[in-house]
Amino acid sequence: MGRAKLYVIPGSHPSRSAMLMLDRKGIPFKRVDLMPVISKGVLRAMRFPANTVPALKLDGGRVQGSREIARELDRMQPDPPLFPSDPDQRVKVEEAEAWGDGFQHNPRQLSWWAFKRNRAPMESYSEGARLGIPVGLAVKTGGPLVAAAARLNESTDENVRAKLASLPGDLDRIDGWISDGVLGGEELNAADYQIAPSVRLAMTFDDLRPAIENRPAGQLAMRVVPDFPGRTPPVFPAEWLAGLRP
Ligand SMILES: N[C@@H](CCC(=O)N[C@@H](CS)C(=O)NCC(=O)O)C(=O)O
Repeated sequence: MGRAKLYVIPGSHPSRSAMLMLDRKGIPFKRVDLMPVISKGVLRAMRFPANTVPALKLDGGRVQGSREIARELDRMQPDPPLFPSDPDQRVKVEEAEAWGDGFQHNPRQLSWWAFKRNRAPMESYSEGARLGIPVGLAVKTGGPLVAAAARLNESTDENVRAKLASLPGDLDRIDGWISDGVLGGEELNAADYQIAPSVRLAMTFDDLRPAIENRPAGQLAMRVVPDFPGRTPPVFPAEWLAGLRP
């Protein structure tokens, strides 16, 4: 197998999913950090079919999207598997994984909303990243980029408020999958790798961590992604957090 190259954005949770799955397979890879928004043009110029991270070059081929990457990794190197061999169990894992791909957008919208208000915490999400310029400088000059990302991701007050309101139900759903054994089994699967980084990103918000960390979903996130960079001090209006008292 040739050297794998994974294109990511620092702090991107689906990028973390891909990194964790490559690690799980024991496939060494070179991580290439891209700046948000600018990443879109870079990925297109590299002839990736779409413009999001994670994007993987593997053996001359290009695979994009965390779910596609999970399947390609299992195809190229079946062991250890990312999906259960039992067909019924596999369907359940794939359902959870697909739901998780949508759920991804919730912490993404929260993050850009928060960064638009205060860019200072962004630096903590870029720990270990190599952007070609000092991270502090990128953050200092990143106002237009952050505004563009907030716009592209529709991080409006209305959407953010709705995502905060739906979070308790989302966590209930994840807890349910854990108690049914779809998530959080002895061997982690593609749905664990899909969902846990989103929960983990939500836990980087001081506003949200207390409502998540002691639940099965929070414990799973810490197990799957023990060290995810970043921390955002309280940022959301108190009334938007009404449903999230621990
Ligand atoms: N759901 C897809 C898409 C991932 C996605 O939207 N990634 C974001 C970063 S978390 C992205 O590339 N955004 C482009 C940007 O920020 O400019 C996946 O799991 O791969």
